[in-house]
Amino acid sequence: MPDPTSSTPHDAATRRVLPLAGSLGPMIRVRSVFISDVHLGSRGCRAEALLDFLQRVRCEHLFLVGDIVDLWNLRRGFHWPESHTRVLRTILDKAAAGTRVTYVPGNHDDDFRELAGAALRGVEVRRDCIHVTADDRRLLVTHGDEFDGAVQCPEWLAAVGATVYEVVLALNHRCNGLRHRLGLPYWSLAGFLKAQSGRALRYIEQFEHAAAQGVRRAGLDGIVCGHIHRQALRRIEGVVYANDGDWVENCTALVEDRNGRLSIWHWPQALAGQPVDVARTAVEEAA
Ligand SMILES: [Mn+2]
Repeated sequence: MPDPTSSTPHDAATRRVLPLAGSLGPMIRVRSVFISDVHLGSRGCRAEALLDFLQRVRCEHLFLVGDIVDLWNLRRGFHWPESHTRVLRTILDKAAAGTRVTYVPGNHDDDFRELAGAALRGVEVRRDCIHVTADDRRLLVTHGDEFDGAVQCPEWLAAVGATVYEVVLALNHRCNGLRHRLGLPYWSLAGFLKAQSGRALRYIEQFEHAAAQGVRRAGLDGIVCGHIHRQALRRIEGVVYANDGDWVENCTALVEDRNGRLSIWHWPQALAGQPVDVARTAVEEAA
């Protein structure tokens, strides 16, 4: 069977874009996919974009790195559109079709941590796990909220999960509805606010270093996490720090190709027919 990945840039370091123009491109085959912070059950969740991603990318191993379902939000008021059910169904279909699916719950779905060690309809639930890349690097996969204690969180960011953040996301949603009608690309208000706030930037930096230090001390080659809704792929403290981002503001996934090369895919760009961002990807090159 011909392998569609042979036409992706991962085989040729010189090529930097994925041929994704149009919505009916070939299925993209990769080794592993890591997604987190989907927040199903909240208004901010961008389920349609995630569905498009999941339907077009085939992987051997899918990691759900926490905050997949937002139980905190569901307790405050029920919000569950049909697209959120379709996300879960698509994931279960992948598991049934042979994709290994590992679910590492986060703080918004921490009730599922009690199920660590169990397998539900082919989905393995783990508190955390070690992923060995195709090039034999050992990466800790964990949601990341355990590093919160090591960082000084600005008050307004500490309200994440409470109301402030939801208001920001609701505003962002409206703002983007308007931008969409005007033919403008998606723009993240929350991302903009975070980027504008020096204190928030320091929080993110401290979080990243705490996470990297944690895995370096454990003798591992790197970490894959989520939680702070800020995708990243770089070397910190001598280890790989990979944050797969989120599907509320950024619509990003961490992807491992068959050679073990990691990259961050930013899906709205693919939806818009623009090249997927694989420019900030080569951890090996940046090391
Ligand atoms: Mn979280």
